[in-house]
Amino acid sequence: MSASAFLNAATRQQHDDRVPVWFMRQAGRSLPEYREVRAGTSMLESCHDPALVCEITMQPVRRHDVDAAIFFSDIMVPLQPAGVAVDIVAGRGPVIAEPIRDAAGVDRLRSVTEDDFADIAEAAGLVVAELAGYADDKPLIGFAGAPFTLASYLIEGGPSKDYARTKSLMVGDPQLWHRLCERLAQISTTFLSAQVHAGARAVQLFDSWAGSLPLADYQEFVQPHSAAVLAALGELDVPRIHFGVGTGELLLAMGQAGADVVGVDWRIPLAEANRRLGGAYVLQGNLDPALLGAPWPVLAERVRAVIRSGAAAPAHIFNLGHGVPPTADPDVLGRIVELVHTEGPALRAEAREGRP
Ligand code: 1CP
Repeated sequence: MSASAFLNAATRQQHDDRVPVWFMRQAGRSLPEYREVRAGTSMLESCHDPALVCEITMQPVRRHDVDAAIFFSDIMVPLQPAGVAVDIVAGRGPVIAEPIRDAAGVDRLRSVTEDDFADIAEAAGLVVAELAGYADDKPLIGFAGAPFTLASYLIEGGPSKDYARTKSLMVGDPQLWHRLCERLAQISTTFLSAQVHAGARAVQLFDSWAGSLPLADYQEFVQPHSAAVLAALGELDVPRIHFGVGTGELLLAMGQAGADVVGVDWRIPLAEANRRLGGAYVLQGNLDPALLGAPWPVLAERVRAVIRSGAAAPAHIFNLGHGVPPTADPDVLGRIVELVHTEGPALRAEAREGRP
């Protein structure tokens, strides 16, 4: 057993039913101190400045007493050394100068080595050193985008609503699709390994947009590539979280891809997610981020409901069902952390006693 409530839950050893909590996108525009340090520096420039990455990663930890830090970076960062010209445009998201739509495009994508991520490793090292100063053990979570979600940006050229070009290439030229995803799996694996070798003690693979796929297509075109990434990280002996939005129909397949923890969005209760997963996975989630502006007593009840529902699973890490919206009031996040820490153990114990 570790001293970290987060790692204990992630490895199914939830201690005294303590409920760990962190928030996807906890570092970011909802924090005034983030907006201040980012002023005048582009998103991608920020990601390559180790001192700034460390500062931004630590901001929510200092403010909220969350149980883990998530490395400040972006899923597009590891595509740069692979030869992709990418920009992150404020208010829009990633934009790709030359979208990949044919074999020549796929062949332009180079493989990467951990040496390509020296600045990332340096930043992670700074974070780990600062985390060591906390009385309770707060691990650093490393992350990467999964091949499907990365492919969707590369093929569409930017954010998309329907992933039409991505899906058309996927079913229309499966050979090219698989070649692209193999390369992306290599890139994501290397990015994650670099973070783990620099001290990250858990990883999250974001397949944010996989929920746009039917199960059969997910299994045929996506799961093998995410499985390759997760298997490689398994060799490094860190818990692996696998998350996507709108993945109610895909949960079991995402678990079977090689996850230890399955991230669930807000569309289904955690107890139902646990049922769909056969009770075999730790769950992470799943407060609807759109409720953060609701009156506190109402929101607090929703937080309690998530904890009660999560008690059905072998272990539960509290989180939102997706990222913190830029409009969120940071004080509300702080109150949620406090509630999860103070009431979480009793709520879990009650919910577990009430179960046959
Ligand atoms: O200027 C800014 O502040 C830009 C906003 C921003 C931020 C703060 C972007 C652009 N990326 C990030 C950081 C980021 N990206 C983190 C930070 C760590 C933390 O969680 O605190 C993480 C984990 C990501 C990962 C990421 N980037 C994902 C997966 C997570 C998710 O939200 O589903 C995705 C899909 C991206 C692409 C991306 N980068 C930025 C935006 C706005 C987007 C989404 C665009 C879209 O809707 O398609």
